Amino acid sequence: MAKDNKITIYDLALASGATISPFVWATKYAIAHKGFELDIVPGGFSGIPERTGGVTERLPAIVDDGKWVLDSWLIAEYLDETYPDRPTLIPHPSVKALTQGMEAWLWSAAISPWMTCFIKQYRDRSLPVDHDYVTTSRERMFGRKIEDIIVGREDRLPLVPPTLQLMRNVLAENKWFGGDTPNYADYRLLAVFLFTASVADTPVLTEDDPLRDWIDRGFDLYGGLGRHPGLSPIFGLQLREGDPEPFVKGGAKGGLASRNTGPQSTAAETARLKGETAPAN
Ligand SMILES: N[C@@H](CCC(=O)N[C@@H](CS)C(=O)NCC(=O)O)C(=O)O
Repeated sequence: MAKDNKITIYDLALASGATISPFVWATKYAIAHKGFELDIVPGGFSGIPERTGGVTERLPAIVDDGKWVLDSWLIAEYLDETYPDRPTLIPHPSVKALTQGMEAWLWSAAISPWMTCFIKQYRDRSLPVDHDYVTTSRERMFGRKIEDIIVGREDRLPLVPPTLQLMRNVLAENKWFGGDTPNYADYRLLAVFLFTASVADTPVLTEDDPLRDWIDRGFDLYGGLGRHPGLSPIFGLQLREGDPEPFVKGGAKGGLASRNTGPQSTAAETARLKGETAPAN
């Protein structure tokens, strides 16, 4: 049992103290969801093996009453297995399957382009001791200099919001990805926006984006876990003439979004399909 109701988590943070790693963000939320306090071991990219006594080169890592657990997904599963009487993170295997698919999609739709826009802040905001490592490792990852990766970012930023409609459609019908209450699906997806807020020096979503309600509620959870002062505003993207519409106004329509509860519920649509005048309700 977690000693003093606390679980130790090794952070991967920027100079501001704000977590940068989406994996660490998801894990912080997972620990809070289980009702534990976070005992945070601060630190950045450099010296992870030294900090963790050689246990890992990657973060997050947790220590629960002396037991090390590595990897964000394995940590979430460990917490559910070890503490089944506390709120469940992954209530069914389908949640894991669907969330991993959704997360892979969101990383390619959002994190990939946003990385190319904010890679300079990613480096500049990291701890001074991390600057050289972040520069060389990320330039190796992209095969280009940081200054070259960000070129044209003002043209790429407005292209991202329209691609996130899938999430808006889910949230038009559900309060959380977990349904009435958040679960690990919400934390994995919120982590993408928390990562972005840690590095974005210019907003990525418009003020009126329908995703805002879920993101704000998510950042507010657990005493404002996602409201670290080192995070930047992500709403306020200014569109230029010719930029695409950032989201579908009026939400999803048709059979996907409506429930068939008998002929009365489909009468207007049927009339439209037949070219007839819609019956009065
Ligand atoms: N599968 C691992 C991935 C962990 C991972 O790659 N963490 C990154 C941070 S996002 C890291 O520790 N990077 C250290 C580095 O870049 O040197 C998990 O889910 O925990």
